[in-house]
This record gives sequence, structure tokens and C-alpha cells, in this order.
Amino acid sequence: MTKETRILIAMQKSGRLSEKSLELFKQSGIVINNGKRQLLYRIPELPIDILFVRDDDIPMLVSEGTCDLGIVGSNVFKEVELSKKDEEFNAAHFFSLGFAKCRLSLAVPEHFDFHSPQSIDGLRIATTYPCILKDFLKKNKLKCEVAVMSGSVEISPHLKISDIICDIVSTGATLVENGMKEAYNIFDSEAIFIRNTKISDEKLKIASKLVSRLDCALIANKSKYVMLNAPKSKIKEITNLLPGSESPTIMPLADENKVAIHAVCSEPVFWDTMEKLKAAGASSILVLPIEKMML
Ligand code: PRT
Ligand code: ZN
Repeated sequence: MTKETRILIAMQKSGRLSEKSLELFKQSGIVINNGKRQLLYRIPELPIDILFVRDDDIPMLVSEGTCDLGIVGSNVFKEVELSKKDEEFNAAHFFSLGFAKCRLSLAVPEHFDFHSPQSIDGLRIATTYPCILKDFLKKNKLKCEVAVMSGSVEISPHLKISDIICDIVSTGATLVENGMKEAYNIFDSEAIFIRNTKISDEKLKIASKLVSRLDCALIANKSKYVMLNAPKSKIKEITNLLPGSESPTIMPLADENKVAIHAVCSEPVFWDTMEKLKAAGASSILVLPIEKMML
């Protein structure tokens, strides 16, 4: 009997990426019940195994072929990729997942007079992302000293370890708490799937099938099913207001002057859109979540 081909995916054990990753798999019909926090989880109904690790280890586990795929922040991936630019590195971006969005930014003390990246020339910058930072400094012809830290970067100006910092920012609250302000975004990040560039065609087929399932779940997450009634004379005006909808369904109603319009909207339907629809003559407006979708 030939051995079944299975793929191994590296996933963060716990942290900002893990819950969202498991949730996305669940929405794609793949339940990973890792209640006992096992290191290796075998998905019974699919040829897929999951290895739970720290996020920093994921790029190299994939590059070295221990794992075929991995889910990691593009900030961490870029940092490792740049650090290996003179060595063999066999991992590449495969698919963007759109969650855990954040940015790697230069941040300065709140009274610092920042106009452009030139304002920081010659200063000492603390960061946990030395490669992305050095790449940015080189591209902008800036001569700065880089102090590499493993965490708590935001306190380094207080400790006189650095003049300014380069760190991950999401809401900006951590910077404010530490008397600093965001000055310049140098890298936009989000969770991504990466893959080993040398995996077999057979494994790539399994990976592609998984990614297309996850993609459907991501689209379904963003999309809404909108149902409303509209005066016949306002069909065009009202359908033009439906965000990201292609060719809505238009059905007759008992009242001959009205129609029912049903549409899948691939963009968020905000309250102000609903108010505009109502002002244009729409009534009985319902916005429903979509559980599954295949385009
Ligand atoms: O234990 P392990 O090593 O696996 O995890 P970790 O602690 O290294 O990583 P984790 O779970 O904190 O983050 C994983 C990934 O989430 C990061 O690599 C980013 O891609 C992404 N991400 C999204 C963030 C944030 N948002 C974020 N806000 N990573 C870190 N932060 C931290 C940031 O370092 C700073 O201290 O949050 C603070 C800033 O947040 P705001 O909201 O105050 O601006
Ligand atoms: Zn980490």
C-alpha cells in the first residue's frame, strides 16, 4: 500500500495569530480541536497535519522543509527573508489572509519635530526588526545606528538606549502610553500563508485546494446578502448604491409598482449605505451574513 501524501502546516501555538487562524479554518469547515494543546495535530478528514510552534520559528521551519506551509505575520517573514538574503532560503509568500494587520513604524518622543525620514538621520534607533529597518535606512540613504532588542522596545528612549524606536503599531495606544508618537510607517503587515518553494506538485495540489477553501471563507466573511423592496422607477439608482454587488436579482412583487432586489455585496454594508438606500426609496431592507460561498 502506498503511503498517503500529507502536508504539514506550521501555526502559532498561542498569540495574536493562533485564534484567528483556527477560526478561519473552522469557517472553512476544518475543525482543529487542539484543546490539549498538542504539538502536532492530525486533521482526520484531510491530508493535513498542523504543527504548533512560536511564530518566529515558522519562516525557517518552512524554508528548511520541515513544514510545507506556515501562517505568519509578513513582518516576521520579511525580517527572516532579509536576514537570509546571502544564504539559501526556500520559503515564499503564498496567500494573504488579511487579519492581524499592523505596521512597522518609526516612532519618536512626542515633542520630537519630525518632518520626513531625513529628520532621523544620525540618530540611534532601537528595534526588534533590524533587517527591515536597515533595508529602509539604506533605501533612504540614512546613516543611523541600530540597537537590536528582543522586546519592550517602547521603553528604550526612557532608558537612553536609543533616541527613537522602530516597532509594531496597531492602535497606537502603546506608543501614547510611553510618551511617543508614530512618525513614519515603513512596512505594512498582515497574516500570510507561506510555502516551501520546493514542495512536490502533489503537495502543492493539496495546499492550493486548502487555500481556495480559506479564500471562499474570507470572501464569505466580508460579504453580505442584501434583500430589499424598491419602487420600479428607482431600480437603477438603488442597485448603484449596493456596495460591490454584481448583477442583483430583481423579482416582481404583488404590488405591481414595486420589485424585490436581492444582491450579494462583497464590501461592508454600513448604516450610512442603508440610510442612503432608504432615502432613495428602498424599504424592508435586510442585511444577512453569508455562511458559505463558492464563486
Ligand atoms: O509567542 P510567539 O513568539 O509565538 O508570539 P509573539 O509574542 O512574538 O507574537 P504576537 O502573538 O504578539 O504577534 C504575532 C503577530 O501579530 C506579529 O508578528 C504581527 O504580525 C501581528 N500583530 C498585529 C502584532 C500586533 N498587531 C501588535 N499590536 N504584533 C505585535 N503587536 C504589539 C507591538 O509589538 C506593540 O508592543 O502590540 C503593541 C502595539 O500595539 P498597539 O495596539 O498599542 O499599537
Ligand atoms: Zn514571536
